[in-house]
Amino acid sequence: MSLEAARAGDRKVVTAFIGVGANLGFARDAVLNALADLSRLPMTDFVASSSLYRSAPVEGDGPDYINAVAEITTQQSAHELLLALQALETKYGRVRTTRNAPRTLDLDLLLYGDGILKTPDLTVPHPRIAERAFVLMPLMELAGSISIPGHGRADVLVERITGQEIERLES
Ligand code: A4P
Ligand code: MG
Repeated sequence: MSLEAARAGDRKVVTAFIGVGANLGFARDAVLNALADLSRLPMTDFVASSSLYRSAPVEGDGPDYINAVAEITTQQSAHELLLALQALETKYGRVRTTRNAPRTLDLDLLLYGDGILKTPDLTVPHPRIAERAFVLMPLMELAGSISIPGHGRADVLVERITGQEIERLES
């Protein structure tokens, strides 16, 4: 047995949700290709992806976003996943300028099991998960009655959001 497999034997399988967004370049293609890339992450099984949504930038500017959420099960730790997501962002030409700047691809670790994590480089649940229709609506498509640790039920949270423009795209 390889060292990796032996290590994997100690690992737990965790359900995680990844937020995918893009609003520069061929945003729809980037989101679809990134979903396919997520299905190829090591020690990970792809469970499902939501529909695509078009949404106006929240606390930002530029073209409308294409957003989606993916559900995976993984043996990667939350920090390993973050590094894998950042490597994918780089592959899609992401250049980090200012916060909320338009981007070719943004991958956020939304939920990692029922874990709550607060480290300098990683906060889970994602810090702004409860305020964003472009996250909660696709998330609820995959897990309708999901509760977000520290925040409460997604269907209750989404009702409190006002003034965000979002539409589900037909596939
Ligand atoms: N980081 C901490 N926790 C996490 C996490 N759970 N997942 C750190 C991912 N990253 C996490 O992120 C900045 C730092 O957050 C990273 O170095 C990581 O260590 P970033 O991706 O470099 O920068 P960002 O995306 O500009 O900032 P942030 O805070 O991730 O912004 P958001 O909250 O992702 O918002 N409007 C629409 N309609 N659709 C969108 O997709 N996205 C944003 C970005 C704004 N408005 C939007 C959309
Ligand atoms: Mg981000």
